Formats: sequence, C-alpha cells, structure tokens
Amino acid sequence: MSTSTEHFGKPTARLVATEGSQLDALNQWVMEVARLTEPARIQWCDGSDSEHDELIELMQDEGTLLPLNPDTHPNSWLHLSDPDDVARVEHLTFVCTSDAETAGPNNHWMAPDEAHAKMDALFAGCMRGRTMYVIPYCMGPIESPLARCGVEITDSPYVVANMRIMTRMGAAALARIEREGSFVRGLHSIGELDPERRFIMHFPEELLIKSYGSGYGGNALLGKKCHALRIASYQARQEGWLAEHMLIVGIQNPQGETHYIAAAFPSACGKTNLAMLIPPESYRQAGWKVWTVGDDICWMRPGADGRLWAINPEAGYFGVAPGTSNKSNPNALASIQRDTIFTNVATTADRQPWWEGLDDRVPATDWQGRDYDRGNGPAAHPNSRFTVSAKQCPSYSSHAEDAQGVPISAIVFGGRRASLVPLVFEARDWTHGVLIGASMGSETTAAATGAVGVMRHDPMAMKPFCGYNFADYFAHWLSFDKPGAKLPKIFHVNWFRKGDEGQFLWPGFGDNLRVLEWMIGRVKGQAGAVDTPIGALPKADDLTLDGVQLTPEAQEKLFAFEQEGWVREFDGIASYLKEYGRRLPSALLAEQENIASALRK
Ligand code: OXD
Ligand code: MN
Repeated sequence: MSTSTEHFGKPTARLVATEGSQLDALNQWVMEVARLTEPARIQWCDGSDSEHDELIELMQDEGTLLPLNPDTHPNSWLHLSDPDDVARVEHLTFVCTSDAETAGPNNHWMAPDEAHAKMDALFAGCMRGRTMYVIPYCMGPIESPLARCGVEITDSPYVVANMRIMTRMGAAALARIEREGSFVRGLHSIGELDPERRFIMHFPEELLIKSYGSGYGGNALLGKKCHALRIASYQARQEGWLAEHMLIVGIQNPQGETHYIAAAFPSACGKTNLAMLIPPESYRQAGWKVWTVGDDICWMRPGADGRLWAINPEAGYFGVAPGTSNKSNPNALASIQRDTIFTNVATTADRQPWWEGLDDRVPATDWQGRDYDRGNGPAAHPNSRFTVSAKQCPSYSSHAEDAQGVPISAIVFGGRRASLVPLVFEARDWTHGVLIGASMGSETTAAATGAVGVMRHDPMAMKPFCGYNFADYFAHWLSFDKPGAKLPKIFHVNWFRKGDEGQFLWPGFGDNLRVLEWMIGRVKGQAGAVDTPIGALPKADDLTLDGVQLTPEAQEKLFAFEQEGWVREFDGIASYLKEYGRRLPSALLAEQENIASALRK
C-alpha cells in the first residue's frame, strides 16, 4: 500500500473517535476504504469557506473547473465532463438486495456478494495518487426529525463542491451523525471514467452505496438519487414515510392562505419550472404568490394531525439548463447569476454561460470546449446543468427550513403525453390516486442515457429511483389510507398535450398556476368538475382562463375525456401491472378492473 497513516490527512480533534463514540464506525469504515482504495491522502470535509476556496483553486489548477465571467457571473464555474459521462446510466444502476424479488422487475438486480466483489475489484487501488475526501452530509434541515445523514467518500473535488451546495455538508452533519450513530455510507470513485467500468450499486439492507466510473451528478452526488431516493425509499417503507421524486411548492392565495403541493414529474419534465413559477400578471395583481420549497425530492410522513408533512431533503438545485430563460423560469435564471457551478453548458465570447433557449446570442464554445459549430449539434449538452444553493432563489420559501416540514394539500402526478391525457383530472379517492400514480407514462428525456422521446411506464416518476419492488411500493402508498389520516387530494396533469399539427396546446409555465388554483378550489370544495371513469375533469370554464388564448382545438382536447383511447390506455395499464404478478396489491388491481369495466360501458 502506498499510503501510510501519517499521510491520511490530519483528522481534526472533532473527528478523532474516542472509544465507544458513535464515530467509531465511521472512522473504521474510512480506514477500511483507504486500505482498499490506497489514496495519497485523506481529507475530512468540514464544509468551510476556506476548504471550498482551496478546492476551487485546485480544480482550476487541474483545469477541471474553468472560471466564468466574474463581472456577469461572480464566483461561477464551468465544468466540462467527459463526453461519455453526461447523464444517469439506468442500465448500469443496480439494487442489490438479498433476494431479487425485493428489488423487483423495476430494478436491475445483482446478488450482494457478487456486487461487492465486482465493485471492490474496481475500487482496489483506484485512489492511488489521489485525495480521498470524506463528506459528512445531512439530507434535510439539520434539526429536522425527518432528515437523515450520510457520509460520501469520493476522489472527486467536483463532487465535494457540488455536495456542499446540494446538502447540508460538514461539521453540523458530523455532529448529528455522532448523536444518532446511524448514517448511509456512499463510496464513490470516478475511476477511469470508462463507460465499460461503470456501475452504480445500492445495498439498501446495508444502507450502503457503491458508485464507480462516473462523475455525473445523479451517479456521483450520492446524497441525491442514490441516497435521497433509492436508499431512502427503502428505509421509508420500513419506517412509515415516503421518499418521492417530487417538487414542493407553496401557493399563497390573495387571502394569505398557503397550500403546499407536491408534484411528481419524470426527470427534465418541468419540476424546477413549476416549483419556481411566476404567476400570470392578473394573478400577481390579485395578490397570488408562489413559494419554492424543493424542485426534485420530497420526503413526507404523517404528522400527529393526520396530514402528510414534507421536507425537501436537498439544499440546492441541480437543474437542467437548456430551456431555462427569462420567459420559462425567471426565478431560476435570477438564482444562477452568481455562486453557481455550470456543467456542460456552452459559453459566449466573453465567457458567460449559454444554452439553447436562453436567448438569441451565438455562443463561442460548445459543451466540449470546441469552437461553436452548428454542425456539431446543440452548443450546450441537452442534459447540461447548473448547481446552485436553494437560498439564492428569489421565491425560496421561508418555511423550507422548518424542522417539521410543510403540510401537503395536494399531490400531483404528470408526464409528457402528446395525446389522450387531458390537462388535469382528479382522483376519486386515495386508492384511485395511487393507481393514477402507478399507471403514469411519459416520454424519456436526456436526463438518462438512451433514446429520447420513447413512451414508457414511469410510476410516480420513480421508475429509475425506487429502491425496491414497485408492487410493495404501491402497497406502501396504499397503507397511508388509514383511520385518522387526512390525506391530500391526488391529481394528474399533462402540460405537454399536442394538437394535430404537433404544437403544444397549453401555454404552460406561469399559466400552470391556473390549474393549481383549480386544484386548491377542489381541495376546498369550491371548484366544479365533471365525473368520468378516469376521475373528475374540469370544464374549460371551471378554470380562470382570462388572458389565455386557447384555440378551439385546445379548448376541446385539453378538457376532453376520450373514452375509446382510455379503453386502450387501460389495456396497457393492465398488462404493465401484470408484470408485478401476485405481489401486486389486490386493491390496486380491483381499482384498475373497476375503471376498465366502467370505461367499456
Ligand atoms: C435529476 C434527474 O437530475 O431526475 O434530478 O435526473
Ligand atoms: Mn430528478
């Protein structure tokens, strides 16, 4: 081994575990990993400004972080990934439970022994000559009982800098780990960034993640998808809560009442835009306000009052850049004018970050650092990202840090559906709502490698993220409907309905507030709807549509219940659910059969 104990960095007094301390287990694991990976040095990250400054300097020296224009974008950086490492890799992501059934048909599975052997062979000696960073972090406000801690070990300073934005990282998290004793372990190495030597493995029974060969956010910032969704969903089932791929937004009406809505959309389908929505002019004048709690992940659990209370476990946004503009999301744009890490965007001649959809300037260099040439495709990678602290968002909710979370009035599911699916409909009850979530379909996007625009079933937008068998996950969702529960109403939306000419029929963005207003009206028993077998649909005049120019085709299709199409849709849902076999909760199957037979009448 090329390392020796004195080269293992200088653990601060706080980090030296006394015998019997809760940090013993952490120190032992760190030493075990060091023996395996053989780093040149170990650095315990405390999250301080000085540590951050040193890392930024180091990455600039290495050329992995390039400064952007300090006048227009102070303290902002550009990272260009390996071109083969720009998205999540679902085909290389595994859930390694002791039996395959626990992981379910929705996950790739590998036996834990085999997975450990495979990963440990990759990790052996992989940090030679590199620094091993130990990152204690907390997902959720540090004092929240809903929050959970983890420790990521990585050899990537880019990961450290991003984790510092995306989580509560450093000393406070370590203190909580010491208090609680339990934490999720995440071991990461960029390895050789070789797609042939890349795996993202989860061991939910051991609260452990091993990720090798990728530096991309969803594969490498282990607090995000790996911990806060895959491992947390598994833990949540055991402990009676939910870890979901949902934004959380607060809608304040002119009377000053705020309703919090949690909404699940697949990756790159507009969660960040909805979470940061700017009300249409007439709504602003009337006094409507929108508050952002989270844009990607929601942890919720029943409170003593029977309602679901939710926190955003993240502290920052890892948002999709292309399409973000002053029109689509002024709050996001305002957030990323400083102290932001951009990944795989293009730059203008004066080194400002640029992406398709931002404005009509022509970039100078593309996401691979080449002189921009239209013939090479988009200047910014379609999955290029910004990483920024949530606190920089002008609409950041003053309740986002509340330890108890915020109470959820409505849950929304939605996907990209060019046809059939109307703008919005409401579930009759919780079981129907769970079926609506379980039957969700959407077109694939650039957030994961593979073909884009392919329709697939993506229950609750959790297809890539549920850490266990979807059949058990649906049963877990159903289990919340118990005496005393005051559950949110459940809705489905489709912002992406297209007309016969392929044009979007709904304006989307700020105008989506019109749909959220209708939902809140339904929650309060004030808004109208028509009952159909698929749920309650508004008529066009149940929504406030003043100032929106809808074509006759849009008026028709956005609010229509197309019976024949739904009969076919339900046939597809039946075949999909059958993949889960006998494990599927009978209540869900019964709900599906009842609706299918109502549709045939
Ligand atoms: C994300 C994703 O990065 O869903 O949030 O891929
Ligand atoms: Mn996401």
